[in-house]
Amino acid sequence: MSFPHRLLPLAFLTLLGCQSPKIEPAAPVALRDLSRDLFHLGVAINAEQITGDDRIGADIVATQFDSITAENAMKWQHLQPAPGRFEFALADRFVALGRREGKQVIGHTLMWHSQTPAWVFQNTDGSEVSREELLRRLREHIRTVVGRYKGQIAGWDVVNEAIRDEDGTLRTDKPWYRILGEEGIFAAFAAAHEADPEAELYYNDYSLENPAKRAGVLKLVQAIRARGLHIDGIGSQGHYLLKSPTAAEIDTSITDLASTGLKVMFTELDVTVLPRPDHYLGAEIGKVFAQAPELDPYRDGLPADRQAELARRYAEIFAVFAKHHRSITRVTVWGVTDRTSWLNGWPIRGRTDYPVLFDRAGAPKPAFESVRDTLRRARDDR
Ligand code: 9MR
Repeated sequence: MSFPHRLLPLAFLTLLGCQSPKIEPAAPVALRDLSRDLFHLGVAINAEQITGDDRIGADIVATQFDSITAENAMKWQHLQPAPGRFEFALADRFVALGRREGKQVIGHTLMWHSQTPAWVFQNTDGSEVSREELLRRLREHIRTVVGRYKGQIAGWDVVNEAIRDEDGTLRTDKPWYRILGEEGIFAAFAAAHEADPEAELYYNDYSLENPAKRAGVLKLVQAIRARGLHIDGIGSQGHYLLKSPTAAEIDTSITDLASTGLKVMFTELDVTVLPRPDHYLGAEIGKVFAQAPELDPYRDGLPADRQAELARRYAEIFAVFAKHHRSITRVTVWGVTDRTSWLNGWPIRGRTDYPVLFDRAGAPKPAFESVRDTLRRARDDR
């Protein structure tokens, strides 16, 4: 019997009857390897993960995911905070990181009612900007941003959340759509395609499991195509609760979205475990509720039964995604660890939520394990 040289002391100790030292655990399996034949597996990353200041987060991104979306760095407010003043430093680092790590890089987002500075809709005297001027600003922003990253961004969320939750109509209460109507959306898609004809272009929204909202989105997508404009896919955000929407509702919505022949992607997946006042199911960032201790029950940790419930929920969701892998091109989790998730601050500030796959210290959660096992089963069943 021969031992490699470095194992000799171990063998010797074992022969002497001493307890054998711990065997090093195998490197944890990477979700992106398991999902490779199904869909891209992405994650939204914040400024500290882009720069590497959050080393733990950045390492998780590097090893587990093959697609990245900037959680905030490419929004209008950050890219063009003042008229004509473009600030690309962080977005440049985001794109460079994606290229360095060989990841699919997603651009988020060109036209949205939130995180667009007030100046965009105003003249210098504070009065409302004209339709022509607003179109000019929109086109200039898109030409500049998409043009800068031409060939480096796989796909853009061109328009985000233009449709109302309640009835699927256009959000004409927001300046973009009050001033420009659907024409603004058409202009955005046209400008993005012109600036980078190779980039995929998406319409992105939440609550697409709600049939009324989904119908509105499908109607809008139809109108975009009827104009002869280029659109590749529909992003379904996937900001979910533990029990809502049901797996059956998610399943139906995928079938419906895929029937357009467009790519379907889950662009912002997370699952809140916290109570939701009002039973509000959407992700409208402007909706904020008052704090109350009973609405923040897990400040000191998530009880094991809840943890298990979250893991089962993730397994159920990924089983539906895997079933539809021919239509789904990407699933992106909205946040790297529970510590950095936006859900700690919305729709009530200062809570402690547990919505993603890695815990506050960066360790994989039972939800990670259930996603891993579901992906592995789906891969092996193929
Ligand atoms: O996660 C983002 C959070 O850090 C920002 O404060 C917020 C600002 O509006 O936007 C969050 O991301 C949103 C995404 O861009 C679009 N869909 C809803 C997401 C959650 O609000």
